[in-house]
Amino acid sequence: MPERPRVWVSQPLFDDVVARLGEHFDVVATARVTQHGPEAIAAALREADGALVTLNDPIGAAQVAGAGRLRAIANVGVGYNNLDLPALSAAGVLVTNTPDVLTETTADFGWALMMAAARRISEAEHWLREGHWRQWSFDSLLGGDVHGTTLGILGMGRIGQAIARRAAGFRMRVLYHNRSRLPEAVERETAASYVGFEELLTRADHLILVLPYSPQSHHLIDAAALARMQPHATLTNIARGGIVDEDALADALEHGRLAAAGLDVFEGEPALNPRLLALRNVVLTPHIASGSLATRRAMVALAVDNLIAALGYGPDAGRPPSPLNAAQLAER
Ligand code: 8YV
Repeated sequence: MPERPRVWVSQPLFDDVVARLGEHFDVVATARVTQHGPEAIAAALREADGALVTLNDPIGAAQVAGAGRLRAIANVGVGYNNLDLPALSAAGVLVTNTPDVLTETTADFGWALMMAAARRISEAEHWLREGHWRQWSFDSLLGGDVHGTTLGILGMGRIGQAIARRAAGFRMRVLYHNRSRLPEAVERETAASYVGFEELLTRADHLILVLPYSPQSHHLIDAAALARMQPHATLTNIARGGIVDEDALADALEHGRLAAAGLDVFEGEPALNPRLLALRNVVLTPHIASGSLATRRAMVALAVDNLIAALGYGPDAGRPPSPLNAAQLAER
């Protein structure tokens, strides 16, 4: 019998969902959540035809240099800044991600975080748990309104658009900025108006970041950008931590130049900037925006479908549902 392809599963995911890989492949699975070092990733990929990986697994030219049989990498996540796509394309590795299945859940969470920051929900809960309720007065824990204000969305892809649609129920004005302006029909359907980056910063009462992380977006929200925002405004980040200069954000929050922030992502996660940890007007969550049970299972299922198809098996053999570099590979 010919040898079955071998796939590496870099982190424990949902066993029953990942089990489908076993119908076609020999599976080498990681038993516990692991921060694999660069050499360990290279060693695992050297022995693999395909891999199911997550944001925790950075893979570039060095990791695939000796991976002679590697043909496909399925990333469990829509963002893929952990992967050096040009290097993987050059090595002939087909890369896939998990768009769409997480859009609505992630948009829900963006709203939750923005509202928690604006209405001081985490701070209020701490206050209550610490036994301060008897000191309550009419002006305790007052937040800013969300309804009727101006929502600014930086990055108007699928998740940005889903966030915009939810704003109608709050009677908000929606402004967005994006690499390119959306077609008029999408602007109409999402009731969102395109503005320049600076205008977005100055006009938003609540600014939410939903753009991909790249060298261009690194520290895009820096001291100068924050200085343009209104002091009563909030900033919510469900994209990638590296988009925000965290020290500049801490400065703004400490000095009342920004009312509050909601952060689900951090530049050095899981390490946290101690200045942010010390602030009360920041809501901090551990990168869980896509984390509903149904959505996380759907992400893994889509990544499994991608890997099976990318390695030439199953009903979609050779045509994975969400490839990232199929065109680049076809050109080689
Ligand atoms: C995941 C994410 O939590 O999809 C993304 O880009 O950041 C999140 O949905 C993460 O990718 C898990 O690896």
